[in-house]
Amino acid sequence: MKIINPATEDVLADVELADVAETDRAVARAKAAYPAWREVAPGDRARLLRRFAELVDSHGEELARLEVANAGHPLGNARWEAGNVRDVLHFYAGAPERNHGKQIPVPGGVDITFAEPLGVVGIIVPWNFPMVIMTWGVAPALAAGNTVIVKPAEWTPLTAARLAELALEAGIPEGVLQVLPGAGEVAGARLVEHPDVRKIVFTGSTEVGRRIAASAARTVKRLTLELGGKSANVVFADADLERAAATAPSAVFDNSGQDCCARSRVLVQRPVLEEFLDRLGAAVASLTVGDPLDPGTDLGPLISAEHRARVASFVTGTPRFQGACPSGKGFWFPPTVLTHESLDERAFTEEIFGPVVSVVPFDDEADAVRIANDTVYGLSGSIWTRDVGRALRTARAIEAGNLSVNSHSSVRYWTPFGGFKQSGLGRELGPDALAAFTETKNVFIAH
Ligand code: TXE
Repeated sequence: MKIINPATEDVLADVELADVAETDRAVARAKAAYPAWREVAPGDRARLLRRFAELVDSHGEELARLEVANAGHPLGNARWEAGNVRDVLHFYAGAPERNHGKQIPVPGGVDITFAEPLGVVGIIVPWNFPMVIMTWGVAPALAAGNTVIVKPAEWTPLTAARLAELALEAGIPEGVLQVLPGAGEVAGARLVEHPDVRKIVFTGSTEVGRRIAASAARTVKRLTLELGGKSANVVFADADLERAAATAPSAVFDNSGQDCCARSRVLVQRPVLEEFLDRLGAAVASLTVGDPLDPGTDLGPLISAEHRARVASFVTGTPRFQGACPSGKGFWFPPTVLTHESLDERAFTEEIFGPVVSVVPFDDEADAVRIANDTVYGLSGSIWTRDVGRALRTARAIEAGNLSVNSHSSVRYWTPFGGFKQSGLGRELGPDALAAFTETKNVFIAH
């Protein structure tokens, strides 16, 4: 398959996609590598992961530029992403030596609880943050003693392949971390149904997530799912409007809106709606869409022509504001602000995954919570208010896994990340993610 630079439409590489037989061979290699990998002493496994992290650090610029070419991310963002890959590897490198298990007092003997690795883990990665999302699965999976097969998204296999080379260079044995470029319905589906794959970590659309959950049920596979979102950004009238409006664009337009945490529904308390819209319009007008290598660029292209057509299909009427974007080669789309007559409109209910944000009014706290929760999704969200009590009440009432107050941040690698409702199952990152890559075994030894 031809891998395209979405900013230039140049062909970057021609990658062969794995068929079912090749997928089965990868699983066999991962299974064969597992017994030795799980026996690697914790300190040695930690050292290998640290060495991997150090190589990511020394190749950070190369990885960032590869991500820019393949995924169209602005260079500054891609540099942050390479740093995140390094940090996540370092964070979980601390885990092998702290994965202690438990000894629980019982009469008549000794009772030990072990946290054992699962075996072969399949990680199915989307195209929006290829190297970052891959690493959120790979780092804890390897730290816990599993072997891993990564199936990158069809469009974006390049940084995944480079990371696998760096892992080998770090001394992580052959077969412990494999990258298998392939089609979702072929290599991805085969990993999900394969009886020797013990767990699937999937990030992608809710629709495919449902299909994966149904298929995984046949082998009672362990699952972590990070799916879609339609997150709310709730702005109360007492908020610091200047900050809320100035940062709202980055909360939805970062990575050109191709972000599961994008706050794509902005709910503004009625008395400040027009003031907020004016400020947001000014912020949108100042955004630059263009060459991701240019330091002045805020938004790069969308991932593909097909995706751009899908995003465009949501913008039917006249937008309240629309920024500018280049014409000619590249899959560009301008930042767009919509207002709605009815909250049933498709653009307000479905995940667009592009630089399109909806702004709607609400009356009071209860109204804000009702609108925020009126969605099948529940991934992230923001609340802007100066009233601490209201902030906490609203945060507790919104059904979402990652909320921020007076901020739009969603992800810190040392705190848990994941969704309520149809946004997912399980949590990634943070100290608890390790448990998602281990099986609990209890052994009783009689005196
Ligand atoms: O995702 P898919 P797509 C949303 C977003 C976007 C839409 C479609 O709304 O517009 O999904 O994007 C693999 N068995 N998100 O089509 O199809 C596929 O090869 C096993 C949200 O790219 O879900 C790729 O590696 N695997 C999101 C991965 O699944 C299968 C990130 C994701 O692809 C498969 C991306 C199958 N049957 C898109 N079918 C987020 N939450 O961040 C596909 N795949």
